[in-house]
Amino acid sequence: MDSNALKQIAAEAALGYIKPGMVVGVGTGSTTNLFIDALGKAKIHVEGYVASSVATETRLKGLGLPVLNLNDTGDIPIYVDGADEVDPHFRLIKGGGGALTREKIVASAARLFVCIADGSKDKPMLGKFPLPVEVIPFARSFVARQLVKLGGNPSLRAGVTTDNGNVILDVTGLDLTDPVTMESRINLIPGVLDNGIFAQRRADVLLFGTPQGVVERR
Ligand code: ABF
Repeated sequence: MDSNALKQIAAEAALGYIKPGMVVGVGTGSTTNLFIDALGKAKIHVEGYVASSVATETRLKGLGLPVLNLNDTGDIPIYVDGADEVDPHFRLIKGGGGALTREKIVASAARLFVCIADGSKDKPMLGKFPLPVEVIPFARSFVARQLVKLGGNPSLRAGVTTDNGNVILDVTGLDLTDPVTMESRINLIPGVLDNGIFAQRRADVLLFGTPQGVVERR
């Protein structure tokens, strides 16, 4: 079964969490795109969707689904999004799609964060996937030097400008055995907008697509 089919299993399982009248936060990435497409077919009468990226907003609107502004909704009941890595404590690495900052904002505004992924994202610990860090362009070299001091090896993600007008440094080699501390240390570097460690705001529910069907962990 290819990874797309596994992602589809996870994406469709997330529909079970969506109820009429809800405001639903929606993430970014290929698994979330499958979730959005499933929402388009299911036509659940939600109040609306809060998008974590321009790409997600465009996809939602393209399906005629109502998009709301987080500034108007207040906190929301649920957020559904993918991840690049998931550890046994429901902590995540996200940002492969470059939308980590708005993803973390909407995830933090949600009471329940449902993470959908194919089973290959389920890892014993975080750190193999290069950590995305969103940086204001003015501070790119300064932040890179600080990340080296933290033990990282940063590289500029070529040709990418985020929805917020910033650049992404992808960082390998960081010790993520204490991801909560590392998440904070990176975000204290002047010029960093946010990073892709989701440890302070981890997932509440994991839905993994596997050849045996969906595996749900809470
Ligand atoms: C997004 O989903 C990103 O934060 C993360 O990198 C990505 C996972 O991508 P995919 O679902 O395409 O595997 O939330």
